[in-house]
Amino acid sequence: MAILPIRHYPDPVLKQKAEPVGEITDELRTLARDMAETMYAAPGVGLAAPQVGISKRLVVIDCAGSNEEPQLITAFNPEIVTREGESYEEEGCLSVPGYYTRIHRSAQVTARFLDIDGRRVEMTVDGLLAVAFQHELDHLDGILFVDHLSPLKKGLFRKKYQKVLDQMKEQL
Ligand code: GNR
Ligand code: NI
Repeated sequence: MAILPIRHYPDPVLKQKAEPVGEITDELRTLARDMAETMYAAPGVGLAAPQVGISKRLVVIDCAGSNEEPQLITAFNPEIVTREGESYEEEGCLSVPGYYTRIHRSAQVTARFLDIDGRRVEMTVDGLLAVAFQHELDHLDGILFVDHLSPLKKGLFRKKYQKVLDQMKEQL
């Protein structure tokens, strides 16, 4: 088990379209477990492989509350097959530290993916889990939550985020 370093915007790996995985090998299962450990340590409710520098279509998600049993979802080659309704909730991203804003998403999605055992799974989710699936799938297509902002808000984000990056540099 290992906690992996998380890449921060503007790392170019975050802008790449990730490659589908073929057979689910032991190496991929180890990566999935390390990503889960990294997500829990952060802590976060989701993590996509590009965030740890691996351009493959793999995400882990766990939206269980801190006083609930963990409910880890490991999803290889995930797809969203149907969407319904609208959501506008605050998001943050481990790759965009210090910035939080509401993002327009679908309220309910049906996702299809291969689980850690390579079995086909279809799940219909809403609430935070639906937001997390959409946020993580975006990462696999090189899209960050701030890419959904209007040009005006994106400009404000850039200014604020540059200060966060400058502060992180000072701490080195
Ligand atoms: O930990 C995370 N919290 C979160 C909150 C609202 C919407 C999306 C997320 S995902 C984020 C972790 C992350 O960056 N995943 O890519
Ligand atoms: Ni993210």
